[in-house]
Amino acid sequence: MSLEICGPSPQVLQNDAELSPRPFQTFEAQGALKTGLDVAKLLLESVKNGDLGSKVRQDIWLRDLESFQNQTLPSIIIAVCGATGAGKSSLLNAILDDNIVPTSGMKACTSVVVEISYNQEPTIDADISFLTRQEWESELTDLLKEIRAVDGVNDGDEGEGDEEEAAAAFQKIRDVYPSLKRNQLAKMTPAEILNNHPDITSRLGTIDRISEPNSASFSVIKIKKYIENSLDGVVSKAKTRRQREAYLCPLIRLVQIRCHAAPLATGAVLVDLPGVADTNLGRVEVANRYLQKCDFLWIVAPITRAVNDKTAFGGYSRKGLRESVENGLVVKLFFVSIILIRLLLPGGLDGNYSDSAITFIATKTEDIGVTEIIRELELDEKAEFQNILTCLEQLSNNKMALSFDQNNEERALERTKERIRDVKDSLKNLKKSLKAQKEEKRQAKKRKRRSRASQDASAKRCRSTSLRPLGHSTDTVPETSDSSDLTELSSEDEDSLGSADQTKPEQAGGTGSTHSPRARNFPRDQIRKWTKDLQSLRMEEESGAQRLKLAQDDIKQLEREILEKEREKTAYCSLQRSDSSAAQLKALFRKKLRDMDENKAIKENPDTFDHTISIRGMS
Ligand SMILES: Nc1nc2c(ncn2[C@@H]2O[C@H](COP(=O)(O)OP(=O)(O)OP(=O)(O)O)[C@@H](O)[C@H]2O)c(=O)[nH]1
Ligand SMILES: [Mg+2]
Repeated sequence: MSLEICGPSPQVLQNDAELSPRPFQTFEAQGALKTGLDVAKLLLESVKNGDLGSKVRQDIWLRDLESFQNQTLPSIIIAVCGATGAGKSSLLNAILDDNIVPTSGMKACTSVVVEISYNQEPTIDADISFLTRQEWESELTDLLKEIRAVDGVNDGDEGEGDEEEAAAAFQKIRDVYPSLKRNQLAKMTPAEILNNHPDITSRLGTIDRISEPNSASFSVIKIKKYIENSLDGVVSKAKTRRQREAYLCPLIRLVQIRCHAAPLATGAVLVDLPGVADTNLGRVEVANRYLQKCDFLWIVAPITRAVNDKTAFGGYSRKGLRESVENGLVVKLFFVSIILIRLLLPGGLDGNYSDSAITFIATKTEDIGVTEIIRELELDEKAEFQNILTCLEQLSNNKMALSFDQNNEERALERTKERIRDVKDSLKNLKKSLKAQKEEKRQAKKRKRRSRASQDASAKRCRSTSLRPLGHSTDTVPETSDSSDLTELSSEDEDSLGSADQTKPEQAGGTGSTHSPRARNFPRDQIRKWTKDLQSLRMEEESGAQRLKLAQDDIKQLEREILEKEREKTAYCSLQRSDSSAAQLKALFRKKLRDMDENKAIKENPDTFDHTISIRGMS
């Protein structure tokens, strides 16, 4: 019998066929731990009941297996630091693929240390630890000092403090105690403030717990007030001071979030460090602790200013970071955005460094002024870039040619449509005039019938009164224009319509008075001709529209290709900027490390220090 670790639960294999090696199937740290614990439990039972040949051996096994039962999930702490607005929280949200921590494009946003670890449950949970009463009282003392340095304690007693710092201090106090006015603070002690606000004071030293089903309710509604400071002006306009809910952020020591995000299932713990220097010692201590104990440190800076970012070069040199660097680090630079480029310092580092690491993450790589980059990095001298530009030029020329064709097709189509309109108008007019003539003829016949009837009646009257026969026949009725069954066309009209091929249709179609057969047939022939013209014009219109559509499609396709090429151009510039920044950063990091090594070596052995020897083997 043997045991195989395979999947979350161990299996007892019965025969040799089952002993062939199988890959370990689960990579989730939680699952692996469970598997390990299950195996240990089985082993423990076997060792307890079995015979290992010696009592001592059995005891050692039992002790080891029992201590293994207390194993917890290993965690890898990744501290994320960088200037405010660098995009730390956005980066974490991107990694977690959810909006867990609040971000802001308007103000310093994350004001407390936020630790994010894995939650086996699907909910998003958080433990929010408040400062102790002592920590908050001590901070209040400092804040009041800042305010009093400007306002003075008594009227006319204004000090010489910094108004900006005093305003920031007041803002912080007002966030927690919205009802307090600045002039009240001159005379209040921290203890009085605390005693006057028991509802707030009672929360000090406690832990708030939150559990929400999703990030929408968690991030926006629940966690924001603990993590973010208020935005002066925006909040105060929204509500009056007394109505406003206290912003608890200044009172928070640490926020620990647990969420069900796959990247954290490996045991990674992400720590979002505030981007602004903190006045609260309790919080500074928390941040420093994370900096000291972190396994990895990610320094985040927008690529646009990465090489000048003080945070990246020791501006963030808090004790923890300095110590980590002095202990020796593999310096890794990561650039993420659309493309991730990993750059390891070349040569001579293996074995000299601990397995801690600094990772430099450049954000906002898509924020790029292409023209500037081309000029600064002289990209137009690079063959690769020239190829992109040539291709773009070619595509633009093709587009211009196609646009010219498209304009021609548009104009031709417009002309065809105009001709169709003309022919249709002429046909309509001709039909209208034929209808009018028919009506006229009908009226004439009617008149004729009426006049015949009246003549017959008067003849009858004559016959009955004088019995004298009439000398006139009914033939004497005035001639009407019924000789034509269609229309009367003047010879002029007939001539003009007879040559309708060369005449604009609307010039034809008038009425005339000729009664010749040709004139009588003319309207019908003309209608037939124009109808035929209309048909061929419509076909022309259709094929013109098709040609236009093809030209338009070709242009759209070209525009897509141009856009794609433009993107390629931008991506190329972005990559070149990343490469160039990375090279500069590497050089600067190397120099920084070297300086630190040398300072340390001088301090330790000032007499034997030789600056020609590189301590880390770096050139
Ligand atoms: N264009 C662009 N904007 C980004 C990127 N990353 C972050 N931002 C924006 O930058 C602003 C600041 O981002 P945050 O993630 O709040 O920055 P932060 O570093 O956490 O800032 P603090 O919490 O104040 O320390 C937000 O408006 C983000 O939407 C990026 O890669 N590209
Ligand atoms: Mg943030």
